[in-house]
Amino acid sequence: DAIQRIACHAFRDQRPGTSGLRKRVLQFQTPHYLAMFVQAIFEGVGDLRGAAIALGGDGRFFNREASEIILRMAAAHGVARVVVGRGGLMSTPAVSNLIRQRGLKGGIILSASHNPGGPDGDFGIKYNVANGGPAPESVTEAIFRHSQSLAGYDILGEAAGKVDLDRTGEQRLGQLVVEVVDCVADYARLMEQLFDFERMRRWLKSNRLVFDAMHAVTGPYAEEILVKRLGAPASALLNAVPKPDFGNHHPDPNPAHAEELMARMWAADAPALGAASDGDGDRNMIVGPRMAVSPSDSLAVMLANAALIPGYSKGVSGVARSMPTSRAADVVARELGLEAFETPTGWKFFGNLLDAGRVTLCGEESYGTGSDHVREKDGLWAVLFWLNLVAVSGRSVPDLLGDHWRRFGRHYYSRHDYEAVDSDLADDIVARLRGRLGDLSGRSHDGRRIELTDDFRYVDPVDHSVSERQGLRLVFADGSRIILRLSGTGTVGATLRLYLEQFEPRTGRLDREPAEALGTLAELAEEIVGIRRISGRTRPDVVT
Ligand code: VG1
Ligand code: CO
Repeated sequence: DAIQRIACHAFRDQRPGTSGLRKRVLQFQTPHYLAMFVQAIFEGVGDLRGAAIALGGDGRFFNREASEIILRMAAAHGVARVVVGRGGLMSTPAVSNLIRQRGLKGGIILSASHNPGGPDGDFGIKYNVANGGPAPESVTEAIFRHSQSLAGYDILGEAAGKVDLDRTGEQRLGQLVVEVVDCVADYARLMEQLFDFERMRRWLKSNRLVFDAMHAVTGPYAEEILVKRLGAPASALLNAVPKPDFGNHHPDPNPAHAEELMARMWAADAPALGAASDGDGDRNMIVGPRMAVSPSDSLAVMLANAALIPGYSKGVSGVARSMPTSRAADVVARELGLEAFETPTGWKFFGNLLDAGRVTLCGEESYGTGSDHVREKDGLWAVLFWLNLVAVSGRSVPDLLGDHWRRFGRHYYSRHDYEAVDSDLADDIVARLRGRLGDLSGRSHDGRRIELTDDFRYVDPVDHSVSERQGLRLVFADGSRIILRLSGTGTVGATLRLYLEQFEPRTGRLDREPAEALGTLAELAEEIVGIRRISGRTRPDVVT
């Protein structure tokens, strides 16, 4: 029989984090490591025999080898059809769309998102379910449980031949049909349904745009949509050729990592709109001339202006944001009479709300925004939303933000990341604060009273599933918040995230630099949490 059973011990460290399993490439290259996790997916998900699923990756180092292993395993597990992006490439939102449009049972996404790539970088894998979104915790936990008791995996032997991932169309691998598709076409069509391409085309005749694909998966998407369909010049794209090592950078669209873009947007002749996306195309950063848009503000501005965008002009049902995301969108929702939800970090928590039609727009402070058009956050979608918005409103990015703050007030916001902290030390910092939450509640610091403290617990309003310990919150009477949580996407030691938020009413000072406006709150956070004191670090590694 061409199907082989390979005996192997279980790997103990295969619990999916915020967004799938992420490890160093070296770890994934450990013999059988990837295959054992894929086996856990097939067993944990259960009924994939005879099913059609999607497969796509962000093109990072090991993408192609992993794709070939997964295809041979899919064949061994009796999967009927795998629809895969050419070259094994497809952005995360495009996979989500593919699953939905083709009614697929689910999909496997190969990505470590914004983490660096290359042989010394990171790799990742996650499973998405039939709604196109990341598997909910019940499924990721089932995958993990299976991973712990496996004694081997099933794979079609290499003698069965090889699929040519660069040739579109159908091919056979044993009983499995592998359908290689263009990764951009369906996605671009979806964007044309949501946005006013004519208006954007006209705007681009007299205004400039710059988009940084960070040598990651969105290059071909930007080429097709921004250049071919919208008429932007090729020079509007930076780093548009995907590379397995992302040109040795972090494909992370934030001011710290998108240096070239920031330099252009701070120049005297800056384009009207700047943007960037991440490794797998689900994140976005929006920048105006000499002004970066805070992702939390981006969500709030989108919500407030949704009526101007064709795909949302019939009205939106509600909005959801992750707990650490600023409450700017809540203020808009209140004013517009819409429901607002606060979920744990990670896009998987938005799925039920979107499926139930309770929310149309979602966002996270980590440069993620999206809507009910797919079940992932969507980088290029967000860029097109802003492009469409500046084109129809005739307002610049700084104008749109100024208008917004004068109407709703401003939530000054910043996230401080302490990376590669010793895991025990990081756990200790979190545990100490957790132990003092009760004490801190009701206390005043520097004249600011702490109104509420908790370890965020989420009860899903749709299926009532409960997620505990999702981050420590200190909420002040003046509306400020200090939040502490551990990252679930890092691969080295632990990453501590400290989130700072402070509300300024619409009649207050709206034009301060966030770092300056949040200075006292940051000091207070250090006094209470003591990250620097306990860890010995002098400053955060990344501030966004
Ligand atoms: C981070 C972000 C979170 C995001 C997740 C996946 O998770 O904070 O908001 O959903 O990455 O994004 P964590 O656990 O490290 O804070 V992506 O673009 O890496 O798929
Ligand atoms: Co991503």
